[in-house]
Amino acid sequence: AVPAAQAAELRFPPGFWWGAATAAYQIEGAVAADGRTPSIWDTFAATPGRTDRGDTGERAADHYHRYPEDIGLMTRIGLAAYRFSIAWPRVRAAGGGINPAGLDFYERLVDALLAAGIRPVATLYHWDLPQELEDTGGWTNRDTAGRFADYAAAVAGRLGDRVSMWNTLNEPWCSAFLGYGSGGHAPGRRGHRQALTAAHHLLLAHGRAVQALRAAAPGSQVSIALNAGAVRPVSDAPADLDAARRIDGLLNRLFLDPIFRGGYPADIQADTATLTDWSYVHDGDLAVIAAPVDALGVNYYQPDLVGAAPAGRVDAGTPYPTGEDVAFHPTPGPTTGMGWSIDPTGLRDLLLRFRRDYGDLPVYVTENGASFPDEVGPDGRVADPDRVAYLRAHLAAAHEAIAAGVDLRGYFVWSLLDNFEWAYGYSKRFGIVHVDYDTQVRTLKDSAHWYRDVIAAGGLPHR
Ligand code: GBH
Repeated sequence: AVPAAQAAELRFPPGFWWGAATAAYQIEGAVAADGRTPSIWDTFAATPGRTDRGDTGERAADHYHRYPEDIGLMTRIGLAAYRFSIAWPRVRAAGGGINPAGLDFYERLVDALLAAGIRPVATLYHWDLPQELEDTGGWTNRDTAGRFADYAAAVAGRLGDRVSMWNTLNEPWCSAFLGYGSGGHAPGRRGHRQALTAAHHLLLAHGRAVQALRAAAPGSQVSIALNAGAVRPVSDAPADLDAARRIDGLLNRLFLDPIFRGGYPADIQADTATLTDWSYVHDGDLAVIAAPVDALGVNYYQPDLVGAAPAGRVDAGTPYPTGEDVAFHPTPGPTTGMGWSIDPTGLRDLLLRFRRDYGDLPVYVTENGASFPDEVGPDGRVADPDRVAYLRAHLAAAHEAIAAGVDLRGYFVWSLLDNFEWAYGYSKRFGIVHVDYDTQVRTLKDSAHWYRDVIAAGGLPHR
């Protein structure tokens, strides 16, 4: 018999971190357990009209109580690494200070992962700001960055000897521009100036957390997960090229330039000069933000095809400051259950762009996946061929980037479990494991079985 490792068509590097990802509020439930305080997502989801059908994360996939079973699923799939997030509102006590019972949960989780031979990759902030901190201004308040560093130090003090890699923030673009700009995410506030302010305080929080993690957990690796995108102009007409420049600037360079080059992009500062004077950027902030990281995480779903909107058409609800005259075009071709285009060339291009513009740093695909309306069939099977095709095509694109010299060290499927898809509630299923929200029964989808074979082979098998 041919050993599985030799059967791979596209082989990935030895030691590659084959993983899956989740986030606390999307799976844990148990929102009042063991001293957890409310987060902005509890408040937002409880506000009528904010989430699909009024869904909340109150029960979600009940992972808080079922984590041993879920680690059993990871073992069946053969995961080498598991990316989860730590809920700040579990770790921060009401009124401030540390809630040890919250840390206890993550210690149980991390120890159970290690006992199963799975590397823990922990994200410190996946959008669940303690509501008490929002009540003092949230990410528009500079103090929140300092509170985040205190929290990072407390978590690293407890778990720093056991976590393989830290992600400070998940997708700060979403926290700033959906949370404080367009208002589609918690806390649901609207305004370009405050969104730009929040983006800076999130970056400052990242930099301060890197310092805190280095001090408390000197041996561990530190990274950040960005929803960077491949932004493509719809034509090479000057107005379309300018729209693409601006969206690339706000989605990608606004975060990458401070972290990897120590400065904000001058074109974006000029574009937004009528919205903000950038006075919230204090002397010394950029040096903090540029504290070296060990790797970059990228969450990739689809490319963005952008151009100038037809004259007179105004997108008043855009999350992008100065983006009112920008149109987002559907990419021709198939889409996922979110309506997002399926185009793996965007992942390859993005990985190559990082290397070209920001240097040869280790990179992880910290999220990639697709939602489809999966159901358990009468035979107990969940057939999700569209997800298998999506994952296969994106792994092949990642492999192309590796072949072109990108130092890609791991890949995390979004998501391990069906979960609370933010404003979409439970109407969208991203898991490779199906969750029945009435019974909490988990069923491995075909994609989970397929992924197990990929991991066992060390790459993509022949079709
Ligand atoms: C990720 O974000 C999240 O990290 C994860 O929690 C989530 O479950 C997963 O992806 C699936 O959604 O300009 O207002 O039209 C998703 C990244 C970036 C997708 C912004 C939607 C367009 C928002 N998102 N994008 S808007």
